[in-house]
Amino acid sequence: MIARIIRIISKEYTLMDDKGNRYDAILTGKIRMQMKPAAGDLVEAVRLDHRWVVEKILPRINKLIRPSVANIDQALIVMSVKSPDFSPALIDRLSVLIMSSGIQPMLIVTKCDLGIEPDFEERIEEYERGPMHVIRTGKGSLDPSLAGILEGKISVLTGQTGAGKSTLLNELEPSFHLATQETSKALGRGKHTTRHNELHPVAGGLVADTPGFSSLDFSRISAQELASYVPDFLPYLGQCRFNDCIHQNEPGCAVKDAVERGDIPRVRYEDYLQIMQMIQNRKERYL
Ligand SMILES: Nc1nc2c(ncn2[C@@H]2O[C@H](COP(=O)(O)OP(=O)(O)OP(=O)(O)O)[C@@H](O)[C@H]2O)c(=O)[nH]1
Ligand SMILES: [Zn+2]
Repeated sequence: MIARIIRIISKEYTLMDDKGNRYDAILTGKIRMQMKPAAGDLVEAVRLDHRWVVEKILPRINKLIRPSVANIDQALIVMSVKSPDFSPALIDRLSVLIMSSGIQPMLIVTKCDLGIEPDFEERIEEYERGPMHVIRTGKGSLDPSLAGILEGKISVLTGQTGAGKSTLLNELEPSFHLATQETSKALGRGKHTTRHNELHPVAGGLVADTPGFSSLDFSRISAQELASYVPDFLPYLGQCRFNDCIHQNEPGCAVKDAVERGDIPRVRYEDYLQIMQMIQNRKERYL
C-alpha cells in the first residue's frame, strides 16, 4: 500500500493511508542505509510476518530540517496585531525562508478582536492587496474561510511565541489540544517538549507539531535568487534592464519602478534590502 508517515519514534513508524487509517510499521534495512525518512514522506509498505514494513520512500517535493517534515504544502505565518506587535519585517523574512524551501506562505493575522492600530491596518491591507493569501482572525470570530485552509494539505505553522498558533489549531480542531497533551503525557514528557517528527490531523489536514523557520537562517540563499522568494516581486522579475539585476542600485530596475509607482509596498522593498544586506555581509565575511 501507499501511505504517509505521520509519526516517527526511534525505529517505530506510524503510517496513515488516504482514508485516515493508521498502521504501525518498521523500515527495511535497505532504506535505513539510504535516506532518513521524515514525517510527511509518502511510502510503499508491504505486509510481512504480521507487520507492515516500509520498502520505499517516494520522491519528495520538499523537506524541512526543523521540524523534520517532508512534502509540506503550505506554511502559515501566524502574526498577531498586538502582544506581540504586528511585524512586517518578520513576515517578510519568514516568507522568504518559506518560499526558498519550496513552500507556499500564507498569512494569518490573529487577535484582531484587540483592535488594530492605523499603521498596522495599513500594513495588513498591503498584504491583502498582494499575492499572499491573508486571513484575519480573532477571539470569537473564526473566519469561515479558515476552516478549509488545512484540508487535504500538510501545513507547518510559524510565528512568534504568543502569536496564537496553538489557539488557532484548537479553534480549528477542538480535539487537538487533548491529543497533544495526551501524547506528551503518554511519553512522560512535559507539555513544551518539542518532538520534531509528528504530524497531527487537524481540520482535515496534517499539521507539524513543531513550528518551523524559527532560526531565521538566510545562509543558503544567494543575493541573486533572493528576489524570486519575495511574492510581491514575482510579476516584475525578468523585466529589468540587466539580466542579473538584484534590484539594489541598478538603473532600469522594474522592481524599483514598481515601488515608485506604489505597485509594490515600500516596506516590502525596504525589508528586501535589509535581507539583501545580511546576505551580502555574510559573503564578505567568508571571502
Ligand atoms: N484576544 C485574543 N487573544 C488571543 C487570540 N489568539 C490567542 N490569544 C491569546 O494569546 C496568548 C498566546 O496564544 P497561544 O496560542 O498560546 O500562542 P502560541 O503562538 O501558540 O505561543 P507559543 O506556544 O509560545 O509559540 C494566549 O493567552 C491566548 O489566549 C485572539 O484571537 N484574540
Ligand atoms: Zn531590478
